[in-house]
Amino acid sequence: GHFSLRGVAIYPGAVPPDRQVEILSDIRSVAQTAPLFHPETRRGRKMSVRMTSAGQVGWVSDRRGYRYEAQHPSGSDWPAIPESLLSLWGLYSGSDRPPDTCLINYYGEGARMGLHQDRDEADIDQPVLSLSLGDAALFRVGNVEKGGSTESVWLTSGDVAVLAGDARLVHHGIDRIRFGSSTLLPQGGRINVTMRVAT
Ligand code: MD3
Ligand code: FE
Repeated sequence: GHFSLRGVAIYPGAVPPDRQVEILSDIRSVAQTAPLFHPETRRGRKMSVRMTSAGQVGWVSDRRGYRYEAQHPSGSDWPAIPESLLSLWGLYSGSDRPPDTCLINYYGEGARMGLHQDRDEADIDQPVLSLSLGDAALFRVGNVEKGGSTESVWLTSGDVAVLAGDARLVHHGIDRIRFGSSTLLPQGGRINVTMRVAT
């Protein structure tokens, strides 16, 4: 089953624990080839979330701004998107195109992500699919316009969210994680995976 929060479709527990373990191992392989890094904002501040990507392109942010790039900051190509994740895209995205990027966000203790819009993708009509793994996170959804009221929900390990249609441009963020609330990641923390059609 699923429910909707301001047009964001949330499928609680869509991915069962044994599949979460498999996906986590695939994510570890990706991070071995393309190590997690702290993106820097244009103002030179380090984000608290660490990131890496898989796919033809990956999201990078530095003093020159944020954008999709064909290479990891190290200069290497990004690894391929694991099959275990592509199959989720087929089940939940509703898109007829494959994703060309998979962003992996790691939240350690105290990490957060401020309210923002995702609009770096060329075709904003293509959906974004998110999978939460590990510790619970307080997800906040606002409006397409800046400001106004917001609503929040706790995302837990195995939850899938699909951002499509009018919800694609809503402001959203992660206020905080409940560090140590899940045993999936031995070191604690949370991973969020988003697949997108970026180019
Ligand atoms: C709503 N990630 O990577 S996932 C992001 O948990 C991002 O790491 C958060 O926001 C995280 O950009 C939230 C849920 C999510 C992802 C993409 C969206 C919600 C979205 C795009 C449009 C609208
Ligand atoms: Fe986002």
